[in-house]
Amino acid sequence: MPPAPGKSMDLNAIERSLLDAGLTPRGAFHPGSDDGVPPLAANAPARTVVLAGNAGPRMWRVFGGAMTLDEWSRRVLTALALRLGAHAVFPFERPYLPFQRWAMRAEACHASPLGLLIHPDYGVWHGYRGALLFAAAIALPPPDRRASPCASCVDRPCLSACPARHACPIGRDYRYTPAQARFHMQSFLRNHRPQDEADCGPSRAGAAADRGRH
Ligand code: B12
Ligand code: SF4
Repeated sequence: MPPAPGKSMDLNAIERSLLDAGLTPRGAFHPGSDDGVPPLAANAPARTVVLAGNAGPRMWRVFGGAMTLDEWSRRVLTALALRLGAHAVFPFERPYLPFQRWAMRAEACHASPLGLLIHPDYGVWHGYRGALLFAAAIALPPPDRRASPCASCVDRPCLSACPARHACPIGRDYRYTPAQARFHMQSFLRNHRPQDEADCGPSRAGAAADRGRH
């Protein structure tokens, strides 16, 4: 549903709502015309994008596993969007929205040799559950421009170890637990057609080695 015209919000209040819902705020940005952010309605661009995701085991304590993670994400973020006067979009909807590109705009996320984005705190143990699009240009703090941990990672153990994701020394405190990984191994395999994986080029070899969650 499009947000109420002119309705403005405070980023801290939005982030508190995300935290209360069990999600991790994943930064925000003011989109440009080449960011691939869908308009809210004809001639109504989204002026602020707030990303919502998960980092480490936090979300799993709230998400009970009674539905798929995508269903849960849709339920939680659609309700939140309604309350905040935003419009929710999701990484699993086709045609796929460029969530990884948005993530690099919103936070200190960088491409890693694994194909996944790496974050200085969370390592590769994080993902995106949705984004809230707002009509208003909400005031944002200066962007976090910390460098990629890969830039100073001399040994690059992810390139030779299996599973690759576990070999990365960054963000170890945020690793998913075995039970969470099992849940997602199952739903990931259920939700992805073989063609998705056939499309997966050599630099995405981590997908096959580390197919635990999405
Ligand atoms: C389709 C898909 C897959 C397919 C990939 C098929 C393919 N050929 O691209 C498969 C099923 C293989 C897959 C596997 C995995 N995926 Co996936 N995937 C997606 C999905 C749904 C769409 C990707 C897409 O096409 N986006 C559209 C384009 C236009 O977006 P973009 O931001 O501009 O593109 C960025 C990336 O996609 C990337 N990219 C695009 N094409 C290519 C090709 C190559 C060779 C490389 C290296 C990168 C790359 O570069 C762009 C950033 O600059 C995204 C969610 C999303 N909406 O993005 C998740 C997403 C990218 N996947 C994610 C995850 C976690 C995984 C897995 C770890 C799951 C698992 N446990 O195995 C693996 C690891 C893959 C890997 N090593 O890279 C996360 C990544 C989070 C993060 N930390 O970066 C996302 C964002 C989902 C989420 N909910 O958070 N995935
Ligand atoms: S092991 Fe090193 S190069 Fe590989 S993803 Fe982690 S920090 Fe980056």
